[in-house]
Amino acid sequence: MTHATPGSESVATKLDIVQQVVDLAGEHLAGEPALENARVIAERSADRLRLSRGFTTIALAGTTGSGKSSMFNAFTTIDRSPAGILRPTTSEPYACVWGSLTYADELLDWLGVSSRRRFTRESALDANDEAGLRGMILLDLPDVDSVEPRHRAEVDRLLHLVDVVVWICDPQKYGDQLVHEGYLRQLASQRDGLIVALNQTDKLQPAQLPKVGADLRQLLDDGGLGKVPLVPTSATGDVPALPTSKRGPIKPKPGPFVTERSTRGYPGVAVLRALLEPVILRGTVAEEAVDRDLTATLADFAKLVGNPVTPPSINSLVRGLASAGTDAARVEQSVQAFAASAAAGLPGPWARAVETAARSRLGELPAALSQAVAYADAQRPRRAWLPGAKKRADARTETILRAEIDKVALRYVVEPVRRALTAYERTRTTLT
Ligand SMILES: Nc1nc2c(ncn2[C@@H]2O[C@H](COP(=O)(O)OP(=O)(O)O)[C@@H](O)[C@H]2O)c(=O)[nH]1
Ligand SMILES: [Mg+2]
Repeated sequence: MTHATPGSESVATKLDIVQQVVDLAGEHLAGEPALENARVIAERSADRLRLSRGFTTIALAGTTGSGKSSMFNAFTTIDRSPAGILRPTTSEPYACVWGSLTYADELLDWLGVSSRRRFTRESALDANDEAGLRGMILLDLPDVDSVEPRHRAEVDRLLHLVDVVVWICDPQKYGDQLVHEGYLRQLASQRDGLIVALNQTDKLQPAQLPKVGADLRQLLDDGGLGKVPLVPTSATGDVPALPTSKRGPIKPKPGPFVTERSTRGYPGVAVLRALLEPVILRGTVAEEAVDRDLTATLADFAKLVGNPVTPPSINSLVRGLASAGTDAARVEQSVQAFAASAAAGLPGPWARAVETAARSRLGELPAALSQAVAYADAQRPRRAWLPGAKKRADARTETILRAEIDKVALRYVVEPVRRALTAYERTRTTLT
């Protein structure tokens, strides 16, 4: 199979190639990070493509108290996800489906959202006031900085599975190193669907907002997240009155970070929603994320392929084993030399796989070689007193012994190595 340039095939073809490589190389490259990673990605991609593509999963993530649950409530407009004061932590994700729960069931099972924590906005869709969000599954995630390792593990797991992440920051902790280095940079490199919300902007004086906003924007830009949208929000809708002067309320200067103080509450949430609607409508973000994962995996495979195999000569192995006799150290030396010649020129992981294969039955070799000697001896004619008969008997025994050692070498060393080399060659043809 050939593929012209990375990224030129369909997502299904890429998945097929990744799965083939995992199947071909899996047994030989166990523990190799590129392959272990590929195995996880292949499984996840196959699952996501199989599960309803009619839904876009959007996670609200961030540190404790930033307003994830409040944002969830602002979107669902009904108090379903317990906000901070009542329940200081959200230990498990909540999900709200803008559409039929029945159709979303399998996807929610896969995400691991318990059935008690699933809600629907189907009726709101019927009334058409939220039709633009049809197909959205919004998730309220546990805190990334939770003191409970279990909660953090849950967030990390989910962040790999969802299609879009809306990262909620607050004015106190927006510069958190854990957030920028531990999460945002990685997320941005993995997906296109990332939006950052600077929440609780109502707690800032109007004059402070542009400064804090610009500061966060700078942090994002510095981390290579220049393309990631930043939206100022207030999830609770508690918009304090604008400070007044003698001439009436002071209006904040217009600028990119000035929240539109919606009279309907939830300033900025409308902006967030306006960013999400076209993504949900397009409905391709899940496939795009899968495609991106697979493309990166295929690029990662580059280090697993290189020169074609030069079949190693087995003569020197047989000679080495014949002269080593039952000396285990010399047997090992011969095997090692054979492994080195078989692995020559192969990429590191495969060279190691070939060596492992060559040594896989090393422990059985001395006994097998003794048996070969005993067998050859047993074939020696017992009465060799005629002139020249001893010489002929020796030669015959030697031939039999060679043939026996040949068999031992093939069975215990060469065949395991050939299996690894064949897997390598197949992997190479699959990828080039
Ligand atoms: N003033 C204000 N308070 C907020 C805002 N968002 C959340 N809060 C409050 O901050 C606290 C933590 O919010 P919560 O949604 O539980 O945060 P979570 O831990 O990220 O889920 C609660 O008391 C919320 O009422 C906001 O935009 N403005
Ligand atoms: Mg919460």
